[in-house]
Amino acid sequence: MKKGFVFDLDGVITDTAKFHYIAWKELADSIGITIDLEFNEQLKGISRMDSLDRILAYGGKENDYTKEQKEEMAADKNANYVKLLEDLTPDDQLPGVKAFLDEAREKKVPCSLASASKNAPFILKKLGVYDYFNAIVDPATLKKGKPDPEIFVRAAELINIDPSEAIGFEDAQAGVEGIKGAGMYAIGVEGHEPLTQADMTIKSFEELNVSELLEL
Ligand code: B16
Ligand code: MG
Repeated sequence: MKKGFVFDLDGVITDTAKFHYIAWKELADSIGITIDLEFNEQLKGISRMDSLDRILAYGGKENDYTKEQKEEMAADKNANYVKLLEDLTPDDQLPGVKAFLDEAREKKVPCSLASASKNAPFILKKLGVYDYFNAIVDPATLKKGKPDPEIFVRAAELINIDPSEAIGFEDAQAGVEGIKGAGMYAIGVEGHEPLTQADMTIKSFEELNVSELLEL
C-alpha cells in the first residue's frame, strides 16, 4: 500500500524546459557556445550550477571562468528565465495534473515536491497549485543534486512517510534514478527520451487515478 506522492516539477506538473532552454541559449551564445535542443535534454532535472558546468564543458570552456564569474552567469540566466515565467498561468499545467491533485486532496493523500528548481514555489503559485502541496523540499539545503536520491528521501520525510510507501513522478532520467535510489516506486512521465528504470511510464496524468495507485 502506498501512502503519499512525491512530484518533480518541470516536465511533470508543467513544462518550463522551453524557457530554461531560451535563457541558457542566450547565455551560451554570449560566451561563444552553441547549444541545441538535443543537448538541452541533458539539463533536465540538473541544478542551475551543474547545468552551467555542463554547458561550459560542452563548449570546452570548463576552466575559463572563476567561481564568481560563474555565479554571475547563473544569476543572469536566472533573471532572464524568471522574466519568461511571468506569463505562466493555470493553463500551463500539464494535462490531468489538476484532476489528479484534486483527487489526492479529496482522499487526504499527502503530496510533496522534489524539484531541483529554486523557483519552484513561484512557479507553483503562478500555476495555481501551490496549496496542494503539504511540503516543498528546499533544494538549497541539499548536499547533492539528482541523480542522488537525497531530494526524494527528504520529500518523503517531510510528509512523514517511508520512501517505500511513496510514489515518485519524474520526467528526467536523472530523476527516475534518484527515485529508485531512494527505494520508491517510480512513475516516469515520458517526453523525449525513454525512461528505462521507471516501474511504470505514462504520457500524462490523464492515464492515472489515485485509488488505483494507492493499491500498488
Ligand atoms: P532553477 P525539476 C529542474 O527542475 C529543471 O529540470 C532543470 O532544467 C533546472 O536547471 C533545475 O530545475 C534548476 O532550476 O534554475 O529554477 O533553480 O525538473 O527538478 O523540477
Ligand atoms: Mg523534471
